[in-house]
Amino acid sequence: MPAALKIFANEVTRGCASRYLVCVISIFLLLACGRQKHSENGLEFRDWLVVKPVVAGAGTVAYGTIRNTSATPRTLQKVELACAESAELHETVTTGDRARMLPLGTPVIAPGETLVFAPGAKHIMVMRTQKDVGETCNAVFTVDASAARFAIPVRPREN
Ligand SMILES: [Cu+2]
Repeated sequence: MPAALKIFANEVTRGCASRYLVCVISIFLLLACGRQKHSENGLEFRDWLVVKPVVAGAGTVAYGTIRNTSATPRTLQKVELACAESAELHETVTTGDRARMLPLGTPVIAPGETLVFAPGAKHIMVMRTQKDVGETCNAVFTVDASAARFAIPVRPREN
């Protein structure tokens, strides 16, 4: 009886362990597939997303990160989105209980630093999206005198 119990316990443990492993691998694959990265000219663009506008043609926001992997400071000059009329660099600043948006200007990214655009902080304000915005939006990030071009997914905001 104790021997049978031992085998049973072993099976349960092994079953759980392999199920756990499958779980971990699936989550890892999901993250690996769901997250995009574009590297160009000493810059790493990660996890960019244009939040799908609630109403067709309305304005929206875009989030993501830019890491400077080069040895010199880099300046983000502007962001252009093919799916919108214009895009502006903004920052949400909270003073007391009041939040307002200010123009971000042209932020400098120091070597090794990451410029983060995220909800409630720095963001790309997207003005007047196209009526048929589609699944991706072609973006041009002008950093110093060079332009990085890649497509950003258009998705409803998670959470
Ligand atoms: Cu804004």
